[in-house]
Amino acid sequence: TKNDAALLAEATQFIHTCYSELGLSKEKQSKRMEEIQKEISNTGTYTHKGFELTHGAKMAWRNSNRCIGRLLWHMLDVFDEREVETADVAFEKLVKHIHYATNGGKIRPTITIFAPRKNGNDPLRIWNHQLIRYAGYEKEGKIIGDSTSLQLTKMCENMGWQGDQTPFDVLPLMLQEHDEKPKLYEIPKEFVKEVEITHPNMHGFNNLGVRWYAVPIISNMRLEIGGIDYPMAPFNGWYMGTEIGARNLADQDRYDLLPKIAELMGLDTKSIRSLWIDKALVELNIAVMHSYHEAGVTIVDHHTAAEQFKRFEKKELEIGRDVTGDWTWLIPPLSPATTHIYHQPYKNDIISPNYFYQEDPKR
Ligand code: HEM
Ligand code: NRG
Repeated sequence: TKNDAALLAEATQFIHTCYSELGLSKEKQSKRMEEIQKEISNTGTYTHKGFELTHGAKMAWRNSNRCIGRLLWHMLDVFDEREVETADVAFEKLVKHIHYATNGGKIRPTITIFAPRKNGNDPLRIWNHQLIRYAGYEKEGKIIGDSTSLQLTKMCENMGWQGDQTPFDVLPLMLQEHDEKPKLYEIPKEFVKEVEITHPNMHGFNNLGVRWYAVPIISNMRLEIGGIDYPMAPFNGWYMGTEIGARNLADQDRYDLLPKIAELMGLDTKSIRSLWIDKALVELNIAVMHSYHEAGVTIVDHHTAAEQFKRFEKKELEIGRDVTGDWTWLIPPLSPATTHIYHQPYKNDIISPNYFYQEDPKR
């Protein structure tokens, strides 16, 4: 656990930035710091006010160097669920998050924040990488479903869960109170919006039976605000098409669809230099954009996202804030050099508040 002085320093920095951005007076700021100082010396920690939590979560998004979607950082809906103590109630709140964020397809960027770490102890943790994610099974050396889920799927099975063994079985949520044994919760089907991936004109594509879920809700990252850690704070925006079409469905160690699509297209897959891979990749990405659009599910293409990111950079510089970024993640995996991002460097400084990777829960 970190010492009081370090925590106070981080709190001071956060309160200063937060209150300045919100146009709150110097008096309010110093009054609040006195309060925080007392609380830290009495309890070893301090409690964010609702508006500090809300603005902190938005700042953390704004500071997420790998995110191309940051233009909309102030449009984040924040659910404060710090009072929740049990996995059962947390599950209800997570279903509520999924329902609210999905919004019938008109996706709302949303975060639900559960109780902070206290004396090094996490009151609640979730094992899932995203709230909605497909299971992955290894059978006779072949993988069915999502290879990124092999380990979690095994754990679920060891706890008595049985998937349908299709490539698109939604995993249950694995929730844990303190360091007790985790519990499994099946998300009711009616809350999980999915999109059948179809192609506007490629013959045979629609028989591949490909689908993907509507909303990416990252659930295993730690939100850090002013020295306070929130180890369970799932957040979502919407997909950029390439995440699905150029990675999830295309990577050889994921759904590996390019050879099948090339075959439907009648391409010469014997000759790498025929660029059949690239041709198939573009058609798959066209199919993803087409399908989400037809289904009325929010999605952004990488060209529009890059334009929006350019506006973000401009706005931030105008306000006098440095823009940090992780170039290796910001460039889209399809046609990267057609975006402005490719052609300039970014400073990958990590500033707080932010979202961080963390170890799996202890048990
Ligand atoms: C990463 C887009 C909303 C935080 C990313 C990535 C993309 C993206 C394309 C790279 C993902 C990858 O390559 O795997 C978007 C879009 C959004 C959005 C289109 C629409 C509104 C948000 C929100 C938050 C957020 C609401 C947090 C409140 C992050 C973080 C990462 C990330 C922390 C890095 C994840 C990691 O390191 O694994 N985003 N994002 N994004 N985004 Fe966003
Ligand atoms: N590439 C991952 C999701 C990572 C985050 N992407 C977002 N985040 N769009 C995938 O499932 O493909 N977001 O908060 O919207």
